[in-house]
Amino acid sequence: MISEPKKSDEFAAKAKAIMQRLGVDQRLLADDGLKVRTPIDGSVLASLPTTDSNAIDDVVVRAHEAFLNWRLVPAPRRGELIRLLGEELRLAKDDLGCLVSLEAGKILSEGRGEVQEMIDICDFAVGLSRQLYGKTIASERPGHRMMESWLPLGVCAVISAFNFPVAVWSWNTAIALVCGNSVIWKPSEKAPLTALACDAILQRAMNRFAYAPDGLHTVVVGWADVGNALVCHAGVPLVSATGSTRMGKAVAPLVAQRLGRSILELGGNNAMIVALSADLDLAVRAIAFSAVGTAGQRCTSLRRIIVHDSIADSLLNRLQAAYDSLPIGSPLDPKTLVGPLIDQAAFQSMETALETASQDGGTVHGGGRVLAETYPEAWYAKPAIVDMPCQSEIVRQETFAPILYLMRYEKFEEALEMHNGVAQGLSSGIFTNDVREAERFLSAEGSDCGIANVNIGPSGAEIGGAFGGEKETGGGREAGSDAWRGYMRRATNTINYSTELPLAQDVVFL
Ligand code: UN1
Repeated sequence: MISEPKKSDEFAAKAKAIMQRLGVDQRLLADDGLKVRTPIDGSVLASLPTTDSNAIDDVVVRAHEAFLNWRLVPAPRRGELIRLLGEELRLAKDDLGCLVSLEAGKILSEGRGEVQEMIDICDFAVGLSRQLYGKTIASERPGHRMMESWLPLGVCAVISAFNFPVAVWSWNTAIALVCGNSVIWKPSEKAPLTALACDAILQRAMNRFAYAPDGLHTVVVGWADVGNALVCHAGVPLVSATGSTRMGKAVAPLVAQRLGRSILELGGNNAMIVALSADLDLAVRAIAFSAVGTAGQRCTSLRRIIVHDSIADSLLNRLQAAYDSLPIGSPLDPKTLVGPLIDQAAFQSMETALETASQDGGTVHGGGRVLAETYPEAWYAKPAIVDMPCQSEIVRQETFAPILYLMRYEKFEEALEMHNGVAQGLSSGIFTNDVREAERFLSAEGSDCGIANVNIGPSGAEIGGAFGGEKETGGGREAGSDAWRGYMRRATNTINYSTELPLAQDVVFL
């Protein structure tokens, strides 16, 4: 269970070597502006210069100039750049995945999984580059034709969080670039190294491609003021922001004030109903992965289970046994399944939530700090399950940590009500072998989330579907399906090929 302590400069050296191999300009790493720490042991990986928020104007002007050229490159040819990006990512998979583990603390298979998600969205976007379809519409006027065109939008700002430092960027960027836009990326200040690495990888693809203008993609490293300057900039028609609901509530009115467009992918409070007929062997595995994977730090992490009363005790016992077997430790150790929390503040919010839940009558199993002696500057926690008498206020909040609240139900309607009785609406699932329950869960009276699954946990969505959710999750959709439309402007065109000028609605004039 206990991993070996590492020498504090070992991770910095490892990160530096990876970034060198990935082609990150070492001059970008020589400064003492922003200190980047690894959550593995709290040591400093690198110090970086930050972008001054006053410089954002120039960055936007450059990105806009790039857009003016890029929008004229035919979409299938733009897709060729993304095909090359996918090739570069395949070559970089091990290194970039490991850098994700170093910077965000994800276990190696999840770090690599994130890069796989990037490769997948590149493949999707290449196909999409030949499928930015519009409709042809029957005109009411003789000798007329109507159609809908989808056209490039402009400069897109991508604001991303620490927990998916690279995949979320790729969902946005692969699609935005294929759609003919330029991109400015403000990564989390907790994960700028992986952002510089992605930029270097994209640059390599651009160097192999004749039509990519300078300024097509820019990374701006810094704190909230930098993000704010982008959010408020009139030259940025689209802001795609992923992070907390608190962040989204700050961003949305600023973008709306200038009548810009935003795609918001915010907090989740994802639940699973475990019904009487559920296959408990599958449910236990799905719950363990969804609640504890990424140390509970996915926006799709499972936070609540609503269990039929008659199986709740046995499920709880089985979950406790599964939780006790989960190896906690350095994410670089291939045996580890639970890595560290991102920082001390994350650990403290877990502690506070557990205290509140226990005051609300919950029985806490697990929780508390582990490996403090091995890693005094890092924050490893034992995942917790809390048996709750009801869905109290703390259960209705998203705590970004491995806490799973268990509530019981007798009638299916009660379960649905509890399921939807939170402010967030990202992801959800039901475990049942009863087709009526499964279909009701997916129906209008069922889950109110953007993602609703049957016999699958709420996390680990594939890129082919549109990703995002309702209510305080922000309503945005990223990645697959027709989410690309959010990155383009729609024009309705009417073409008169007759020798007359009939007016619509039979209006007579001149
Ligand atoms: C996030 O946590 O912001 O569905 C994204 C999942 C991942 C994406 C999570 N594919 O868990």
